[in-house]
Amino acid sequence: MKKRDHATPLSENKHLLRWVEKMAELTQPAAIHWVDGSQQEYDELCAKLVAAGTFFKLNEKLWPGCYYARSDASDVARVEDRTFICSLSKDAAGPTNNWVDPYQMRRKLKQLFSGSMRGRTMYVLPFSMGPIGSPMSQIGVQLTDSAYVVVNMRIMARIGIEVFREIDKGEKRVVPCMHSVGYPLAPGQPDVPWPCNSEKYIVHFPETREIWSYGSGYGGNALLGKKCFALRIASNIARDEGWMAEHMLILGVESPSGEKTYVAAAFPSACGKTNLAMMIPPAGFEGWKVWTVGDDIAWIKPNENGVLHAINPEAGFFGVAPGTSMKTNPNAMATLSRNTIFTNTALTADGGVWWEGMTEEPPKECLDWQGKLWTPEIAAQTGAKAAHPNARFTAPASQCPSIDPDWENPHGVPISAIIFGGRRADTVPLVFQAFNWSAGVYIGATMGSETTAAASGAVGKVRRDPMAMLPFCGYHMGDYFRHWIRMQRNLTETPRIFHVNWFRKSEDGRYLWPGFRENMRILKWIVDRAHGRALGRETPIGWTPRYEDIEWSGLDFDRQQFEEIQAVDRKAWRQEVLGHEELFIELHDHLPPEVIYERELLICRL
Ligand code: O2Y
Ligand code: MN
Repeated sequence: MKKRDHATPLSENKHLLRWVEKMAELTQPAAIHWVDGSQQEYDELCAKLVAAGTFFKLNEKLWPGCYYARSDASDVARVEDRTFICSLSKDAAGPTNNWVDPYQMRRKLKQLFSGSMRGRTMYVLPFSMGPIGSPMSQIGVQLTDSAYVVVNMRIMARIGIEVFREIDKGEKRVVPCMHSVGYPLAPGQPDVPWPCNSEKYIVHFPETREIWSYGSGYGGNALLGKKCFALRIASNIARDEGWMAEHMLILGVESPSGEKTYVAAAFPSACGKTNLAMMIPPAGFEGWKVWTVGDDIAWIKPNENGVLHAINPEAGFFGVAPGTSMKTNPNAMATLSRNTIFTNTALTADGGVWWEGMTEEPPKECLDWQGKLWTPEIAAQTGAKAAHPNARFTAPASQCPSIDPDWENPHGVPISAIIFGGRRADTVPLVFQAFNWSAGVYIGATMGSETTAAASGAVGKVRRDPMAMLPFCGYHMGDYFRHWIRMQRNLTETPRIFHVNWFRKSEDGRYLWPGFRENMRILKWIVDRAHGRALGRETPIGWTPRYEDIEWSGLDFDRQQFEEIQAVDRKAWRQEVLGHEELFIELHDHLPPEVIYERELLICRL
């Protein structure tokens, strides 16, 4: 096929052309490549990454269309302490975000980006978050000096010519996203497989809706459509326009009679969000089906009839590999079996990938995520992991066997229930339902999870993470709660709000709930409650199911076990409410009165 001249602009939008020119003057790239988003271009970029040593092409027979990358050992995850919300006032960013004066930050960025792309190609990458042309979608253009970012973004978002066409219509505001790995090349200087910089800045300007990311090529730091745009900038847009940008999965539950109910759910990391989004119902649920709309982000908006509808703004899954297996998530395993990019997993001798938990038997030997020899014996001696705990797969959502037929519906899917969840060894029952919307907002605002060994700090300490948005809300968290409260006022149908905790333990430290597929039983009660046809028991914290309200066929779980996992201990809850104060003290001057009164009511009931 004929080669396209990538330097020729693919847009006629004057603002875009001028911005690209200005940014090229600043960053001094050796070439400019306008991304068309084609398969041919993707293949050429992957070949270029293979030649550069960034990518390794996996065994085509075992892993068709798949590539493997190892990042620099210092560039393996989102960098929250280097993430900034540079609103005009510090107060607008709130105490839970890092803030730097925007004028000062712009000066710093100008200095960092000056000549930062020397010797590299600057890619002009247009992307749509949400289906192209959907009234719920938003558009961005990322200028990046990373081909790795371009090929990952092709999986995670809609990119290329069609997006340029949308931009040229001039109907939608475009969010400019500047990205440099911060590793310019002097003439003749050899490149490294994973260029990055030890100095990192992930910066958001909420008022001007801009993103500037410097120094990292990894995940949420570099694929700017995801956390930076779809959550931090979009949460600002959503507040101004009356919708919600949430860190939520979206799934559809279909009953044997064909009734379909959509649910959105927010969980902090390490609580099995992707597994829930792709769940296969257990024995006893023949004829039931769970459909996947999204596993990480939901944009939720009232439609013209006042009913909340949600889209998944992404087109792929950027999932954590370790722990993913045919047992824990067969749908994810099928999704990532082809056309997938793996980053920081282990590489096996037969040109495949492996990670802890993927198979019961580890490979006899492999190369670990840093390229060193790994064997089970070495692991036993040193504790070395073959895959980095944050190793990822980037896989197209369209390949997921449970992908919902409506996952690209431009008007979204109707949301009947919202679930909050956390990892709590005690106090918090398996499931309860908020009395109403404002009580539900209180539950979301106070949700928390116990820290696991993977997180820094003390293990087992409850970390509050309101609506799982602490690292992702692009403005003051107190104002965010106000926005949640306000949202309900324009609805004709209010989704029911629930809280789940799959991780409650007995006094001797055993998990009380089998989890995984069995969570379907709880989903069913949630769906039945949302449709007003299941009973519940009133407790001080909300409605809880009775034993007979849950479908138990196929699972041996007796009444006594259920009472233990559902117990609401007033004394423990009085302690719990004291813990809620921790975050509220910080946010007090922006908290909506409803949240304060809900707390008082809860204390009175206890
Ligand atoms: O470490 C990263 O850069 C990725 S973080 C991530 C990726 C996919 C979905 N969720 C998250 C998260 O941190 O919530
Ligand atoms: Mn996430």
